[in-house]
Amino acid sequence: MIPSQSASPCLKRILLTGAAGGLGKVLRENVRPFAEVLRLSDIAPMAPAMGPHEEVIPCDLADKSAVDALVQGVDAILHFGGVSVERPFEEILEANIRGVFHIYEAARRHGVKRVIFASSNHVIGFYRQDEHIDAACARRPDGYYGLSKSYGEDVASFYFDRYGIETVSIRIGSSFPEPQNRRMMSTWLSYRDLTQLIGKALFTPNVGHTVVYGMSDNKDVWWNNHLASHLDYSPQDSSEPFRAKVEAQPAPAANDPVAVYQGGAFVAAGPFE
Ligand code: NAI
Ligand code: 15L
Repeated sequence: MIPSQSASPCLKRILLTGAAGGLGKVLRENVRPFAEVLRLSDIAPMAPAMGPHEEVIPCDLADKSAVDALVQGVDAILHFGGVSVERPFEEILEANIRGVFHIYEAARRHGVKRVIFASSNHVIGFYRQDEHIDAACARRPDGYYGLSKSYGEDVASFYFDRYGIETVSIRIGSSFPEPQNRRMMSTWLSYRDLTQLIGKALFTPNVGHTVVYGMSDNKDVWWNNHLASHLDYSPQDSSEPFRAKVEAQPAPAANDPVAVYQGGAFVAAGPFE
């Protein structure tokens, strides 16, 4: 569901990186009420090209001067661009590690005061599924990808402490049209709930650097959002209606990483050489 224009506060210009990606395509529609103009960026081609109240600026996040130009003139950044799965370190380094640094440096130079960072559950992927954690737990990244998101959260924390740039880091669980397997019964985040969370993250005052787990109102969860209660995030969806469909799939072995670790199969990806 798209939030209505009248119900939402509105910024002048929001930058959405990763706009050609799976979530970017959805957010391009859903966050439209949050800004007069949505600046869309990706390294991949965008389809459809450009709509009303949109501007498209292709950019490689690894290119510092291009990112600097990209950020000029925006009021807030939804940073969803980058490599979104486990890959060799060099690929992660360019898009995610250099990329997030470039975004914050540009935010500092151009006076942008709010970033929403698409972090990931893979910063804590090596916790077991029988452990319950909150945002203050020690991170346990499950690969180079998880490490890059962990670095992104540290960059966000540093740029708040040093420059007052506020960030909400959303440790997204699994945001797809529906949960695809047993693990996602716990980690699923509907698009509607993701959109609500982004609205809260954009417009709640004084968030400092807040870390919030991006999950819907699922029955069996591993994550507790009490440290982000000031966001007043109140998920509307649940994975429960999909249970029968998901549990019709063959069950994994009890010692399969997908059944043991919060990060699922990511904990066993690689090495790549
Ligand atoms: P995606 O892979 O579909 O989209 C990522 C986009 O980033 C792609 O369009 C890609 O072209 C772009 N990109 C990659 N390298 C780039 C570069 N060097 N410069 C500019 N753009 C580049 O991923 P998805 O699912 O849409 O996720 C969006 C964000 O949310 C990612 O940062 C991902 O890590 C994060 N996330 C997503 C989750 C999910 O369940 N969909 C779960 C946790 C985190
Ligand atoms: C992620 O971080 C990925 O970007 C997404 O593609 C899913 O794999 C998700 O985590 C997940 O853990 O299900």
